[in-house]
Amino acid sequence: MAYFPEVADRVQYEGPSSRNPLAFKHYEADRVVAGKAMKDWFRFAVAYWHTFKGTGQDPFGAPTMVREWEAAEDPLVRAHHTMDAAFEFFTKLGVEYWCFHDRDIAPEGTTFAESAHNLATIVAYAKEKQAETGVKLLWGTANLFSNPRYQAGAATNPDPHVYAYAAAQVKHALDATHALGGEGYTFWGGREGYDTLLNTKMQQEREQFARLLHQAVAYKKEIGFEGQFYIEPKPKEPTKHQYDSDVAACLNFLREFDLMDHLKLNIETNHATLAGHTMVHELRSAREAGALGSIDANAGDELLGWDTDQFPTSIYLTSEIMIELIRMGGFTTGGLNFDAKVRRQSHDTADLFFAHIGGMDAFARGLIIADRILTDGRLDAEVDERYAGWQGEFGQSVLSDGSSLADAEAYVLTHGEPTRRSGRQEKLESLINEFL
Ligand code: XUL
Ligand code: CO
Repeated sequence: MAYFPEVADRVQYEGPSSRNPLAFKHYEADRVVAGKAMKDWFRFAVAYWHTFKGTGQDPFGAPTMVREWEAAEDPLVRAHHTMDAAFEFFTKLGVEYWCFHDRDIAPEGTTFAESAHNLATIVAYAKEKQAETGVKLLWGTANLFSNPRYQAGAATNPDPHVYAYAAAQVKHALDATHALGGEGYTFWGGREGYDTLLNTKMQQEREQFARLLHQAVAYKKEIGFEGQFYIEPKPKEPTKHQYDSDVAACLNFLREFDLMDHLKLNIETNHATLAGHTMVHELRSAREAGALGSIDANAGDELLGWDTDQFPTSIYLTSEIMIELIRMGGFTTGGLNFDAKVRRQSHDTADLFFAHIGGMDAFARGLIIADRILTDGRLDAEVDERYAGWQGEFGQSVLSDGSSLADAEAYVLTHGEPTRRSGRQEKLESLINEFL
């Protein structure tokens, strides 16, 4: 049966003049931009949790999204139907990747063994679906935050019994990701943080989290899983303070616990803004540390202080993101995962297409614009000019660690007062607008 009758076969590229909301206006999978096909720049993925398990429920009201794939009584039958719907959607949309949490794809049983069995059953089914369609797994992960047992955290729980449960769940989620040929595995610290320091041993909890990651690195080697591990920063929600609060905190954590060689970062736009940063700041911080792995593409709402997980539609934002990605040379194992959900009122299945098509078109425009900005060269030239002094003899000797405070004094005594120069911010902002 077809769960998505609004698209008969596959969403087509119809060009910028098309008025068809179910067609791409800018995303052409095979079009080469900046030396690479669009699809290879983006490596788009659909997030299973929002798109197939999202219900529109909020603290004030019941679910608004009543999905046919959720109609069956038996949870395992429902899980199979949901997988059918998911692969129908991936294929019709024309994305190459998907992402999941263990509990999105398979129902939790009454015992750990039953949950593990459910997961293995559904993974076998997903493997068939992947083989049929050619759709691949960008990354898998474990849901270590929904079940009440994790109310005080998973790896960072004050009770080692809960740690054990979380670690065991990660083991099976890694098996699932490996079985599906996943190119990565994400650790987002769902409730790894605190609500009050009054009851919290902060450093011990951070050590516990690092232990889990080291155990996962060891298990990865044991099973021969070669995918990339990612850690996903987020400052708050669900806890008041999450330990992986932003890129800088994650890098510090990875360095402190000797994990830099094993994890890169999966950076999400709405998490960046919740942390009080721009997405570009977070991408730049990770990229310059050689740790930018993957992106959860979404957007927040400037007026709301929580994780609204909206689909990205701002061309300014996607252009900025693509400038960073082009500078990095593109993803290796990572991709752009739409960790985004349609609004509560957008309860039709067609809305899932409108949302993803809009996001993919926004990134296609962002790529084209970013390429033009970088090819034009004026932006880089301005920045190089701003730092040009550092190419001189004195600047080079400071950068190469070959000079002292006394050398600096001698330089000032010879050269006197520095000449101030404009930062040209408004000029550069207008320059970017030339390309939008
Ligand atoms: C939560 C979030 C998660 C992670 C995966 O804010 O972003 O969906 O991406 O657990
Ligand atoms: Co995310």
